[in-house]
Parts: sequence; structure tokens; C-alpha cells
Amino acid sequence: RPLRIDVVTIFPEYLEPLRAALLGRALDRGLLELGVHDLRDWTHDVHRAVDDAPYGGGPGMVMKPQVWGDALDDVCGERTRLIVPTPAGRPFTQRLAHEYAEQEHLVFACGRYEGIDQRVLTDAARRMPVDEVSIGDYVLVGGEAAVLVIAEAVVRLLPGVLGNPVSAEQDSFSDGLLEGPSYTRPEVWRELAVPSVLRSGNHALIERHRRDEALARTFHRRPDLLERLAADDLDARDRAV
Ligand code: 6GU
Repeated sequence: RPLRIDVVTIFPEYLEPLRAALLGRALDRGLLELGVHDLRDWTHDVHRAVDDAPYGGGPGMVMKPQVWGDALDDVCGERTRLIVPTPAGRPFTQRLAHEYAEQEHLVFACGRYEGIDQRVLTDAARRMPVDEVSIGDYVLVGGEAAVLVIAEAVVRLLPGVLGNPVSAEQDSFSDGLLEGPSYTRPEVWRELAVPSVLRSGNHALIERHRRDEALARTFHRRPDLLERLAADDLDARDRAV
């Protein structure tokens, strides 16, 4: 069964890249279904207003609950997982990407302005799982770019989408570490040599070398990931690095 993804946004053209490259191929091959919907199709007034001033005052505008309520009533189904990109969400991770890849139907609700009236999400959560997720500690203008990121991370995990399924298992994060460097021919380029162990043919030594490089890179760039590695994921040889 294909994964179905629906996106509700006031900028449907922003989601056009979803039909290109990797995701476009998954669509063509029937592994993925995609619907992109203009939120303004559910507006009630001649001005097609989607936002209003915030209760309690303050800067910015808040997206109106009636419009979002009607849109989600139409787009969501019995087996929908609703995903709301927001910098105030919980972190989107590779673990969550795997979870989403197992669902039947993902609906992304893209907020702009200062966000969506919280009652929309409270109401939706009466009928379906609702995740507010963030793709990192910085602020975007709206959720659209985050949907491109999340959808790509999820779709590449669907069976049949990647050419070579082992490559997903060897990704950064699959073992809790960043991936180390890669090399291809020539052996020496601009006086820079490929590490000789990679040309030794000794597969145990090569595995050990790659593990050492991954540990060193993770230590320097993402020490927080090492803290989280379970004690039993590190062997005595790892600890020596
Ligand atoms: Cl998921 N949405 C928005 N609007 N800003 C973000 C974000 C998401 N993640 C980081 N910044």
C-alpha cells in the first residue's frame, strides 16, 4: 500500500518540489500519493481571510480556527496522523521519520504568521494523533520548508524508494553516530591520499577504521549524541578512541 501525504497551506506552489526528483519518482512508481491543498479554499468570506489578531494582544496574526477546522475535516480520515510544523514543536528525528514511514496517511498543516489557533489542534487530537514538530533551533517564516524536509526524510525510507536498501541502514544516526568521510578514485588527488587502510582489502580493519572516524567526528561535532549512546553500544575499543 502506498503512503498518502496531504499538505494544507496558503502557498501550494511552495510544495511543487515534492513532485520532483526522489519524491517524484516515488509518485510515478505508485509508492506515494500526494495532495496539496490551498487553505483559502475553505475560507468563508469574500476577502478569503485566514488570520486574525491574537487574543491578549501582541505582534503578528493567528490563523483562524473555523477555516482550519473545515479544511482538516475534509482532508483528514480515519487513519490520519496530523503533523504541524512549528519551531515550538518537539524535535523531528530519524526515529520519528521511521515512525511516519509506517503510517498510512500523513496530513501536514502549515501555519504562517504566529501559528494556528491552538483549539484546532486540541480538537483534532480528539480524533487522531497530532504531532507539533520542529526541524531545528531556528525560526522559519512558515511550515512549508519544514514539510519538504520531513517528507523527504520519510519517503526515502519507504520500501522500494531507495535503489539500495542497505544504504539507509548505514546512515548517520542509524547507529547513533555521525557517518565518517567517504572517498573514491583517484588514490591521490591534489597531493591528498585516500587513507591506505581503505585500500588494504582487510575488511575487519576497514570496519574498525570507519567506526573510529565516526566516533571522532561525533565527538567533535555532536558530543550530545555520544552522551545519549547507551553504555552497551560502546565497546572497549570504542572507548580508546
Ligand atoms: Cl517545523 N516550522 C517553522 N515555522 N519554523 C521552524 C520549524 C518549523 N522548525 C524550525 N523552525
